Parts: sequence; C-alpha cells; structure tokens
Amino acid sequence: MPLDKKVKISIKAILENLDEYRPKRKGWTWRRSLPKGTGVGYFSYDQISEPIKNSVPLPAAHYFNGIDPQPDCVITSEIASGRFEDDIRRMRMAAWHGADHIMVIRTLGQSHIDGLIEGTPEGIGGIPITRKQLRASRKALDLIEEEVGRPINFHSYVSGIAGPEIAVLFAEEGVNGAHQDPQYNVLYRGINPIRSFVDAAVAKKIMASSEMLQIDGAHNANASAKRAWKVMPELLVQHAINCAYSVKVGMKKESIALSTVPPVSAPAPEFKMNFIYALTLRELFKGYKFRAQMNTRYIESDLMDATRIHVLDTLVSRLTSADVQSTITPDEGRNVPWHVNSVKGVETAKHTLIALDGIKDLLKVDYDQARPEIRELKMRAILFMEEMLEVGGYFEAAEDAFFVDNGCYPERSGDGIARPKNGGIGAHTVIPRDPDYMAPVCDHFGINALPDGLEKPCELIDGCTFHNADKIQFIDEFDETDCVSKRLDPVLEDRSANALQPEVEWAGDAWIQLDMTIPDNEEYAEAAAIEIARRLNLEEPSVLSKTVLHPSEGVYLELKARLPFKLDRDTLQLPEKPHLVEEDEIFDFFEKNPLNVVAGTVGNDEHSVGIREILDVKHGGIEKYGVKYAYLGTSVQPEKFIDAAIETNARVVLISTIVTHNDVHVANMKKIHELAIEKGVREGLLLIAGGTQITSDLAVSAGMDAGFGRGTQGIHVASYLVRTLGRRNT
Ligand code: Z97
Repeated sequence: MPLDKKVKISIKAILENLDEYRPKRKGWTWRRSLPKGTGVGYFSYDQISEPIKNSVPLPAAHYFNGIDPQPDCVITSEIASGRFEDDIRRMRMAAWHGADHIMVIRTLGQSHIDGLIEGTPEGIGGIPITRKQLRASRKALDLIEEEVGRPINFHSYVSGIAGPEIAVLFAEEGVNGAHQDPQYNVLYRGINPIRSFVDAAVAKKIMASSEMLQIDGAHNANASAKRAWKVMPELLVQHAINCAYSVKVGMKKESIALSTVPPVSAPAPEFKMNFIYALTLRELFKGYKFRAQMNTRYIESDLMDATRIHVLDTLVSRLTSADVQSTITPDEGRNVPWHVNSVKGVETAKHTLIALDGIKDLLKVDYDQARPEIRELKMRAILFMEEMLEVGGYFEAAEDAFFVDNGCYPERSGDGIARPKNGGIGAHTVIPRDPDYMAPVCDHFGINALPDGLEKPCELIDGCTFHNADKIQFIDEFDETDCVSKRLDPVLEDRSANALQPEVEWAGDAWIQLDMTIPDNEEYAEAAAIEIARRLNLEEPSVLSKTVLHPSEGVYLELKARLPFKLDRDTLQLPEKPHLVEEDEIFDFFEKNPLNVVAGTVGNDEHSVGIREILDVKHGGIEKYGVKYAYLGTSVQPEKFIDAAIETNARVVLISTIVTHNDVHVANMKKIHELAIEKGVREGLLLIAGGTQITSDLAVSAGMDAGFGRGTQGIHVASYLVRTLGRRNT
C-alpha cells in the first residue's frame, strides 16, 4: 500500500511478511541534474536536479508559489535514535525536507560486535545491524521514496572484524552505501592492522559488486585529534591510502567518496584554512567523489553555532564541489539527536546550496594567492608518505604512531596513536589460502580455484544469496523483552486511545525543550532555570546550552525536561482558523475591483499605531494589495468618517478604537452606524472597527459589519474585504 501523507507510516505493516521482502533495487543513485538556466517559478537555476513529488519547502517558499528546487547534490541525514521503528519515521521526515541519503549512525560502536547478529534487538547499538532492522528500514524507504518521488540511498558501516559478513548482509538487503576504511578499524577500534586490511579487501569487493558508494574514514582523524587543524596533511594521506587500496581491489573511482570535512571552525580564521584544504583535496583526487561533511570536531551544544558552521562549511562545498552534502544533527554533542534537529540540518544544507546556486561562475579563485599554500599542503602529505615508505610501509608507520599526531607533518608531537602490526583484536587470525582454495560464491576476493567453464561461481551450489535471494535465512528477533513489538505496544495503545505526548527522539518520549533568559550570572541562571522547570512540574530538567549575554546581566539557556502527563487528543479545542484568502487572489481582486477606504482613530483616541499597521504597505497592510486609503488622522469624529466616505466615494470605513472607558468605543461604533443610515449610505458602506478590546461579535452588536481584535494583520482585513465585497458584487 502506498503511503498516505495524512497517515503515519505503519511500522506494524512494515513488519508484516518481512521474511518475504526483497529490496526494490540495489546500488547507489545520484540525483539527475537539470541543465544550467532551468526555470522554477520566477527564477532560473544553474545547479539543481529533478524536482520531487512531495516535500516541505523552505520557510520563505510561500512567497514564491511554494517552489522547492532541489540542489544537484545528494543530501545526507544522519539518523540515530537507536530504535529502528523511530528511525523510520525520522527518515520520512528527512526525505520530505530533501534528504536522499539516510545514514543510520550508531549510538554505540557497531565495530564492537565481532560477528553477524541475526535476530537481536537494536537496543544493542542503534545501528541497523540485524537483517530484520535493515530489511524493515529498506522496505520503509522503498515506500518513502515512492511518496517523495526520488530514490533514497540507505547507508551504514562496514567496520569491525565482522566487516566482510556485514558487507554481504548489506549487499543482500539493498543497502546502497557504506563507510569502509581499514584505517578506521586500526586507529579507532583497536583491530589488528593486517586483519583489518585483509577484511577490507573482501568487503570492498562485495561492495563494488553491488555498486554501493563507499565513504572513507579520514574525517575521524580530524574528529579525534586534539589540535584538529594540524592533521590536514595526514587527512590527505589517509584518503590516498583508502582510495588506492579500493581501486586495487576493484572498486570504480566513481564509487569511492572521500569523506572530507572542513578541518577547523571560528574563532579560528576558518574560511581560508578550510578553503585551501578543500581546493588541495580536489586537485589531488580528481575522478573520485566528494562527500562533504560538516565539521564535528568543534561543534558545541549551541544550535545557532552549529548552524553557522553548517552554512560556512556548505559554502566551501559550493565554491569547490560536493557530490554528497552531509548534514549532522547539531545536537549530537548533547543528547541522542532529535527529529527536529535532523530536519533542521537538512533544511540548512538545502537552503545554503540553493542560496549559493551558480556562485562558482561569479567568483573565481585567485590561484596566485592560493597556490603556495596548496603546494605546501601537498608537499607535507607527500613527505609523510615518503617517510612511511622509508620505515617499511603502512603497518610500520601505524606501529610508529604516525597517525593522529598533533603536529602538522613534518612537525611531530609524539602523541599519535600507536598500533602494533601484530597486536590488537583479531591478531594472528589471517591465514594464507591454499593454492587450491575454492569457494563456490560470487564476488569473492583473492584466490579462488574454481573449475573452468562456469558462467558464475555459484552455479556449483545452485546460486549464492546474491543470485538466489530465497537462500537467505531470515531470523526474527528472539529477545522477548527488548524487541520491536514490545516497544511498539505502548505506542500503539496510546495512539488508539488518542493520547498525545510530545517527542524528540522516540515516539511519545515526552521530552520537551524550553528556553529562557535569566537576568543573573551563569551559576545562578542555571540554578534558576532548573528550579523554574521543577516548579512547572517538569521532570528530569537539564540545561542543554547556555549563551552568556553578559557576565552579570543575563544568560540565555536551553533546557530539556519531561512532561509528566499525556493529552487526550479528542478533548483538544482546535483554534478557529482565520479565513484567509490566498494573496494572489487578493491582488487579483483589487486590481479588478479598485477600492477606496477611509480610516482613522475615532472620538478622542490618539492611538494610531494599530490602524497604521493595518493600512501601510510596509508591514503588510491593505495598501500592499492595491487598496487606496484616505487616512483621516487621530481623534476623528464619527460624522467626519461618513462625510469623508461620501466625498471620496469610499466603500469602506475603518475605525480604530483602543480607548474603552465608559464604553465610549461602543457608543462611537453605534453613532457611525446611525449616521450612515441617516445620510442614506449605510447599505453601500462596509463599517469595520478594530482595536485591542474589539471582537467581531461586539462590533456587529454595535452596528458595524465586522470587528478585528488583537493580533490582526492587514491580510485578515484584506481577506474579509475580498470575501464580503466579492459576495456583494455578485
Ligand atoms: C560521518 N558524522 O558522517 P562503528 N567506518 C568508518 C567510520 O567513519 C565510521 C564507522 C565505520 C560521521 C558519523 C562516524 N563514522 C559516522 C570509516 C563512523 C562506524 O563501527 O560503529 O564504530 O563506526 O561520517
């Protein structure tokens, strides 16, 4: 059943007959670029791709007929709720905002799992590592991509000593991309270097056969180093090792993406450093794909700060190139990333990419300036590699702690990560194959002494799982307590009882976020914020981020806390929707039906601001829509309104009345109505009152045609005029 945008995705339906589900397609999909100068709405774009069917456009789109142009590069959303049933919902949200690369990241290291886990709940790590999780996610994405109208790439990680098995699992289940880099295992997961490289060859071969996009792990050196800007030469070396190794194994260059990250952020002079680094990379690695990640090393828990970094990093992408523009959830440093922040990250990338459309044609790099620095970076990287060769090669260099050293090579701090060639997890587990080793499976790396004349190796066993999916064993979960059905039970119960709770990471988790400014120093502000949350009866309050406005004048704080109650959806009072007419229709109406109005404040009322806002073009008053007005000023007597309306042939009188003592506002409204009758013009006039104490009922009971209260804007009055005059005209 296709998804219906008005209905939540049914996890129960996704889980039904999962054992029989096969992914719709395999391999990575790029967006299809449109020619330079393609028009969308009022505008012409140079770097966009085919439109999608369903989406949530950027906030300002309603000024431009709701357009949602899609940038030319793939956009990633990192999703990490730790529960695949919630991840699936977030994937749908992210896809609607423009993500077509869904990376479900860990809440714990996948590479700590030393074997394939079939049928274990996701609680173990947050990454979809069981077949059930993968298949359910892919099945959901197959529906979501139909709903939005664009293929969605599903991505995970081929790491740990179970890497090759995981690669097989991913290929079978239609995972479209994966991080794979043997150096990651060596440096960050303590896996034996030889084992890691041997495993990588096997895994890469399988990834290549199913046309997955590979992302390397160089960015992790930046994220792990103490002085991350110092490891720029090393990042180039790490990219080079993984690229060269992958090509040797048989991957196509265009399936290999460098995981690039702008290495530094302000208050460092970030742009020049990040830009030179990005230019160097693109010169050195022509023909490969670039996956641009955000700097994660220097992101704090301040959402605005993270957003600024997102924007500037995306500027670097647009001024150089990016095939995949990744986003990170700006809050990942402070809690499990929240739905809203995943979506905001995608919006930030989409906004920035579209905003900078075509910028490269307008700005040219001054290579006279940049060249010496590019050259210096390249030299440092080349010298690094030369020294690796001198000491005996990669394994010796890793043993000598060449990597993640906080010196900018050839400078050395002596604090790199040392990984002995014969140590670590899985040491001494690599066994040379016998010359007659034979495995009747396809896409197998290395010696395979198959008999001659086979069309494919798996003919010998009536098909391998890549060619005969029926051979795949589907094993369901076997933990009776931590499994998706148990986790779903309370959610579905709440839903059927129409109970409603807020959420940020898991369905109905009851977390809310609140922010406040406390006029005190940091310590007192924090204590006060927590106390306020407690007195509001919120549970488990904690401060997420603080912005000191001044050491003693004030601090802005963001908090999270849990709501101790559920709402009953059925008893909620829905606010009455203002009957707004579409702006285009309003423009059109007043063009065809020119209108004069007279306006002013009535009686002895000097409060002119409200009525001016309703009239003036500047703040969206009715003048904006082509209505002509005669502003009579303040303290206008009732007679004058009617006389002026007659003189100027106005069909509408707008009076503003804020003063209400002795019900003078009611008396004035009545008087205007009666005068209009006396002068024989009441029928042809629309009398409208506005003011903070005015309601429509009150105004009508005092003889007016309508009344508008607090919060009224020009469009509310304009909509009313179009509806009422439209009716009268017909
Ligand atoms: C990104 N923000 O987008 P484990 N292999 C490589 C990796 O880089 C990773 C893993 C495996 C980041 C989020 C961080 N990278 C992802 C080359 C993780 C998976 O096996 O769960 O420890 O990690 O790249």
